[in-house]
Amino acid sequence: HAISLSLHRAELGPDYIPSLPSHPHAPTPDKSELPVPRLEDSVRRYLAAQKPLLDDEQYRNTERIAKEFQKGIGKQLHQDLVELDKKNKYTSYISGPWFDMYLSAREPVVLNFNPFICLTPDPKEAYNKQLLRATNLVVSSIKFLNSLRSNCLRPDIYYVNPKWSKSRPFKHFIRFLPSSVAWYGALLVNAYPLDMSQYKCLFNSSRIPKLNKDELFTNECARHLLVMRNGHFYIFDVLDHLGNILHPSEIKAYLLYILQDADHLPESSLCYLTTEDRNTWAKVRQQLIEEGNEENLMKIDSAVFCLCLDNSSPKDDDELSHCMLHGNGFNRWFDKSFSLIVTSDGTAGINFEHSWGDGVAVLRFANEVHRNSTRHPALVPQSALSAVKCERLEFKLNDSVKSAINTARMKFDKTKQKMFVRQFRFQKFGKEFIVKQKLSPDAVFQLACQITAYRQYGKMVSCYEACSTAAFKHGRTETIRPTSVLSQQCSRAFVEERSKHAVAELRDLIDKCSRYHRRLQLEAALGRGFDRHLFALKHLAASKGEHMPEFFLDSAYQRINHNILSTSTLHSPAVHLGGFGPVVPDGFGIGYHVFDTWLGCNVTSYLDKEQQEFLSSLELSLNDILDVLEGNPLA
Ligand code: BUJ
Repeated sequence: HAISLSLHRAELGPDYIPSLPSHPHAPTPDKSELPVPRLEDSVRRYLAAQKPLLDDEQYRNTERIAKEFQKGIGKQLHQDLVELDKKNKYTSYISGPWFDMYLSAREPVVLNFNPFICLTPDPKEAYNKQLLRATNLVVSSIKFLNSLRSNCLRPDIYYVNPKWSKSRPFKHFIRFLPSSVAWYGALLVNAYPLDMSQYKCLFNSSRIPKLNKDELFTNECARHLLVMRNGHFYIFDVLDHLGNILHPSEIKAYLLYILQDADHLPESSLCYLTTEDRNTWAKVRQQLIEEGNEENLMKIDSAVFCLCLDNSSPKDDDELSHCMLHGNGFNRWFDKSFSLIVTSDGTAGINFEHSWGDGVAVLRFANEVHRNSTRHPALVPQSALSAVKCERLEFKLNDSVKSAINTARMKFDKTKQKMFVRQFRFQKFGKEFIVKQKLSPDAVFQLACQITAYRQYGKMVSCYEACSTAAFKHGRTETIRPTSVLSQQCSRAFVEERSKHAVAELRDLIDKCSRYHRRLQLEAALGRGFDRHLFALKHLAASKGEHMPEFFLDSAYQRINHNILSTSTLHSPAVHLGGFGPVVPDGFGIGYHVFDTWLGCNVTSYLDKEQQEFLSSLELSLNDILDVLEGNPLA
């Protein structure tokens, strides 16, 4: 399963590679170090992304501010950043600031940060029963953990030429290369091993709420699994002290006990606290510790992961998305690095905390666990068993904590009710058709979103597409900015000037947008966007404690970072659905994929009417694009 969290293939076309900066000192992705872009490149890219969002006067002002920044304070900050980066050879320039960004955010992690992916059902119907599927998924997850710990996990590889580099001889070759040179070995055949440093926080890890900035905690020595059922916490060891996995039937017996034992909701479920804003939660956690609950909290934080055995069966993909994205709040521990959720009807998904890692790592884990549990299930449907008792964590809750839980519950219930999730499916074309048209599938979907937003708002709005930079050591993500002068021209033509343009002209505009988008994708995957660079400079300026440069205070800078459309795509046969919340109150969270013969997205928003309008307008935009690609005038 090739991993493709917007890690767009470099095969996308040598046609636009020459248009990448060809300055002799332009940073190249030497070894696997994430390059700090040149400041003038970042400013140029920033201004290009700002242009469609501003009127002439605003643009001139922002251009002036940016140029002054480039020549003045920005130049100094950039030099300092480059120096710092040189000193910190063991990591990337973005790693620290990015952890800070996540861990300092005070908003609740649920809905604001934690995404979800939902697994496709086991193709064998009888294996989709809750208890059996949960057991098989737990066993496969622990197998993954063991491979990781014993360094047997094959490196994640981004294949530029999948035919050769996915072949057996290559896999053999790369496996026996020492890790320090594996990158070069892979480079020889145009395959890029991805950074795997994030995996160390996949298991036995939690985000711990602290005043003003949270901390990440990992305890690899812990051997127990955390299981949640009806708001109760249970633990049992899934590994023995030698690291052997418990027999699958024993795991199943414990899970059966839990299903039988947790037959009612607790008076007060601690889980709601993980839905709180982080400072509130940090304070209540301190009270919990003072009341003598530290050991229990440690058991939660250090557990290999959290298994949520839900007591509901979502009836459609809307309900499923709600269930996996936020659930009802009492059967989740949102601070856990990830939770494996299995509903009553055996549907499984993963909700993950985002600070420690990105979609690429979680997707790899999901793929392997899905594959292993469906191809080599640990248990078959008929296995007989009886329940085996395990420890239930009991907490001492004083009135103040109970009242904090109650407040958290009311807040969470209110917020989750305001969140609308809708899926959209467009069946008239998909990747095959788009590729035949010599266009980029991702670019076409993004262009459709641009046209749609233009129709809805009467102007271009800020848009974000996540792109992995895991090809670099401690790489995280870069932003692709699908809003450009070209997408603006195209949107205008499709929305306001429908009768003005010949089909050939419209087709030409689509072509140009597609080429430009592909270039932005490649630049971003190579660490040559502008967002992370500017973010790191801002972070540096803030850490110096001096006054913030005008550049970052410019309202246009604030606006481009108020992403009305926040988008992300990933694909794998193991994934049925995925999604995340909007990043601004008036925006949309759009998880999408262009499949072979159709395309679709899962959209979240706090604005019901606007969301419906967006989706019906998206249909119009895609129909328009199809008309043009088929050579028909716009209807
Ligand atoms: O950009 C970043 O640094 C990380 C981003 C942040 N944000 C979500 C805000 C964009 N994180 C990710 O991109 C991870 C997202 C993981 C979930 C992606 C879901 C994709 C769904 C694909 C399937 C949709 C099919 C729908 C069919 C109806």
